[in-house]
Amino acid sequence: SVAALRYEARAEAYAPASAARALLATMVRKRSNLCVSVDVTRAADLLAVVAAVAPHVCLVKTHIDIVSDFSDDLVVQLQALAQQHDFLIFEDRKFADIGNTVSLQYAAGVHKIASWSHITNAHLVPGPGIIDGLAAVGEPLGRSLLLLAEMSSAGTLARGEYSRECVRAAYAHPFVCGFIAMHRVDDDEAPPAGQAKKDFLILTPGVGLDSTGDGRGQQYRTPDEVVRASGCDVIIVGRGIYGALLKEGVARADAIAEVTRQGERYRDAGWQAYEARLGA
Ligand code: S5P
Repeated sequence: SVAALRYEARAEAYAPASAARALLATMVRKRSNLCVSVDVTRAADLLAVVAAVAPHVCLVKTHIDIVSDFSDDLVVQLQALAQQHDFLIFEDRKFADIGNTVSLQYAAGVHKIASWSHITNAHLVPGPGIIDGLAAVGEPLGRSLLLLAEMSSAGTLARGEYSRECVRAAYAHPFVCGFIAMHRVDDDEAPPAGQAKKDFLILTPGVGLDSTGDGRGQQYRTPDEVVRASGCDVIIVGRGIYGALLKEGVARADAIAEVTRQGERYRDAGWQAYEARLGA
């Protein structure tokens, strides 16, 4: 399993100009396998959270369609922060339509996701044409794609044979660099005949140190369970980091300071779990 290898040893498995390789290099430089998920609805809050945790993260995950006051300037400012603080951007779009439609959704519309998001993700429900549609837009730009092979939510239908089908599709399409998954799904499926085992990145949401769920189906595990015990590569943390900003009666400056503290805490926990995995 690639889980036994250091991140730096795995970078060469990816095309030199690909986002996946850039992500691994960033993780090594910053000693961080933390992706912050910034699910806030105001542009100013999004930028404030990102600025507060930027030194501690390798990746910033957005849901750009929940930002009520979206403008092109938000993207310009997010890109400036990415440059300044050395992180990549992952728009968590979860594409789920036929190839032709996702090409348009990825390239055009209000958000023009492909123009600024290094990594995005898709469901395999429509079949492999979704990967071709996204690759037509993203591959020339050096973007990378994750398939949602598993989900963190209770009762998810993405499991078993469906998850293995995602691994098979990933072997067939080099635009796919890995998976959203809860464990090393790529170890569950042998490579296609005549092909060597490939390196895939596993990015894992549903990570929290202080709670086990949100009452709406989300299920949390600790960085140690996710990275050391389950062999995943990147922890995705949302409310565990920016939660202070949602609390009533907390002064904004205090909330932002708390966001920074939590970012550091999750970065340390994620990296310790990775070191423990290598030492095991
Ligand atoms: O299976 C999944 C896949 C994703 S991408 N479960 C998830 O929770 N996510 C996303 O991760 C979700 O859309 C949200 O943006 C983030 C988790 O946020 P948190 O606040 O629960 O940490």
